[in-house]
Amino acid sequence: MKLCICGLGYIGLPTAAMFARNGVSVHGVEINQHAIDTINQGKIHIVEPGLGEVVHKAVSDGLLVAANQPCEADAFIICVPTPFTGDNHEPDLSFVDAATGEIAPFIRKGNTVILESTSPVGTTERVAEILQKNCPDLKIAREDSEYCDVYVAYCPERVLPGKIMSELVDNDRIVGGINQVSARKAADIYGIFVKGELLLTNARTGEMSKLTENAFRDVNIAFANELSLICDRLHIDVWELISLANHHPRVNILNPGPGVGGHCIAVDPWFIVSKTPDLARIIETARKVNDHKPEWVKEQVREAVAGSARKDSLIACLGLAFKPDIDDLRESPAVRIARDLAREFPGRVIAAEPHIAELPAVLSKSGVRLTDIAEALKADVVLLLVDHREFRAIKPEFAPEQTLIDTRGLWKS
Ligand code: SAJ
Repeated sequence: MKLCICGLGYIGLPTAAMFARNGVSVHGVEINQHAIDTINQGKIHIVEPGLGEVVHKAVSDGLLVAANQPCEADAFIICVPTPFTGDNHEPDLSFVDAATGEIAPFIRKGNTVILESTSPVGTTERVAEILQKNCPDLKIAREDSEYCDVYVAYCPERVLPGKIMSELVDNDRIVGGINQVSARKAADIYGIFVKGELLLTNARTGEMSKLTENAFRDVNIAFANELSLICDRLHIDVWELISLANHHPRVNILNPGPGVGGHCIAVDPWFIVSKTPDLARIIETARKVNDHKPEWVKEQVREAVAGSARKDSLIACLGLAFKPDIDDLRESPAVRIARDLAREFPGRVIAAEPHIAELPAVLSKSGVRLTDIAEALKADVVLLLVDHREFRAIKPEFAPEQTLIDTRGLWKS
């Protein structure tokens, strides 16, 4: 069995490593030369617990090779990014289109092509159409027929960053075929390493299920974030409120925070909204509520600074990652908040982030200074943005002239 995986990022590389660990020969395709060189040395260019060892072994066993071009294989998996563009949050499918065009010359009768990238409904059909155009002599899978030379399916990942290596194996997995035979072929491939249940459906339902899972979480976080604003105005402790309400056997409210970060939850719901803008009203509102939360946090800081006895009061941001106990700063509301505050209050913003050794350029250029927890806790305004275990482990005492803004309800005020 030989696999060609396009895109060796946060999902493609762990997937490639997992197949290789199970004896499959994997040819990974990347546009980033640094990633190619790093992987071919048996190392990794991303941070994910447990991934490095598996990649190292796969490369030294000769089962994983990275390159900048695809090759012939039994199956092709597309794991490229699907960002959104512009003010209307339209999905940008250019990476999917490009990857499909690149594999087309290598497609042969009997191959299976799987799209894993989070995609708007209809994208797998689009992949099949591009393949059909590029491979006129082959019968590419179609919805209305079970007879085809090339099988095409959608199979989203649902792994949690930080737990990818175990969740890839143990999570149940949705496999949506363009036709039923395609779903079965794709399920056979994932069956090589997935221990969770493989749930077969059609491609459109598979695409929508991935978007639905993340939109569900986004809507629920938005509910918590909205409650935090309401409670602030009504002088109610939102954390106490949520913990009380969650004693109800059928209520389970999530946690408010400084906003929603990461590549998935803040992006995927827009793929539903852009397809059906007149219908996806709660989903769109939830996105806006969550995107507004960092603005509200900054307003709280402005008020604290205005109320501070010191003219040049120092603001400390505790935590920069997009969620607790990881070092991933991508699409982090904490980073955006620190950056904006540094621009507004030049030279007065410091940040403590135990998971990084140096600040990302966006923050150092804005004049943020990286510090340790002890110094951060002495600032005039202490802004807790991420509930890392290093912060959870302490219960600091603040002087009366200090202001604590605790967006995670860790120490409260
Ligand atoms: N957050 C809150 N309050 C909460 C929970 C989360 O503010 O109660 C925030 C986090 O701080 C973070 C953001 O939401 O900024 C997203 O974090 P997350 O842990 O909810 O999810 P991700 O983005 O790490 O991973 C999600 C997962 N999807 C779901 O839980 C439905 C994961 O299973 C998906 O595979 C992943 O998106 C993806 O790749 O789509």
